[in-house]
Amino acid sequence: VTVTVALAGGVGAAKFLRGLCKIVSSHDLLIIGNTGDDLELYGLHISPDLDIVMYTLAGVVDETKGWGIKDDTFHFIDSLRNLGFETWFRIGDRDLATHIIRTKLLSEGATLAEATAKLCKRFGVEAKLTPMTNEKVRTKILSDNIIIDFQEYFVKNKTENEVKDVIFQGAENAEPAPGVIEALTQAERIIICPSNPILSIGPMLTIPKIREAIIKRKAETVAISPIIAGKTLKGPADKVLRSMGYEASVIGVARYYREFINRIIIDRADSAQKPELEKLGFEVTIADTVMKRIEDSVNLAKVAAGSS
Ligand code: FO1
Repeated sequence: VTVTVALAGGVGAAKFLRGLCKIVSSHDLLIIGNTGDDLELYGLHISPDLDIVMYTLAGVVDETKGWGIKDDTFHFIDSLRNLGFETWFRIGDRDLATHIIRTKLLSEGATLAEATAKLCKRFGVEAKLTPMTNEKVRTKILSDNIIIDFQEYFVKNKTENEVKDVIFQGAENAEPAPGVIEALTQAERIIICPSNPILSIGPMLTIPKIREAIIKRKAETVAISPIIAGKTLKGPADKVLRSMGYEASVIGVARYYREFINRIIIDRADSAQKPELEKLGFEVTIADTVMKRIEDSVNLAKVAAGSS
């Protein structure tokens, strides 16, 4: 039986999950990963957020970058560049093996959930990690009348485009992956990891059955704010919240999640916002949310998994 469900984006989620996995048994946990960031490149299916979580839990992640495998080399991508291909998305040589295996499994008829389970097993990850859906969902950025693929916006253009709207192509018609709804329905608690609310968690909340399942469990759902003192540690969450009409603050995060959560965990630096959040109807827990060492992640996980 799944006791805890965690909704996860990329780096922030992965750091948090490293702590969570130390305090909950892998049998009791289901991690649901965002696949709106997925892309097809050179014939390969790449699932960046699933890989960030998998590599982090396997202890092989490149900790300075937060993605990819540590001590990786880049001969493959450099060779592509020498052959005249675009190489703004830097796939490492070791990382490449993951994408080749995933693509091969998919071409043989496996679902993305099955391929993810197999890869996790090979990497020695005990926690259950599933994509939010086996179907194709792609996050697109609408900017000045052009539609940009997520990784092109994020990596190639370094989030410099103005975000007019965010589109989760395919999400409205996507079925959740097997087990997702059962886990959301049964779990004692649902934790929204400290990820970009709009870009990383938004795709999951747009899949109708996932959306409805979480709304029903609102009383048991807690979010950890990725915004600390009006800023993000990594990525454009503050910028994107603002351009979508939300404050870049814990208030903005809480407002974005208002239909889904009862409790929000905010950083000590944002203590002054607690009364306003309470006035809006949220239960508020103050904690240290910057995760530098594994102990920080464990402490934050204890706060999130504690009864609300
Ligand atoms: N992020 C970058 O900023 N630059 C890259 O070249 C890059 C390559 C890459 C390759 C494989 C992979 O799984 C992830 C990769 N990422 C890269 C991370 C990724 O773009 C984002 O961090 C996530 O999609 C957002 O969570």
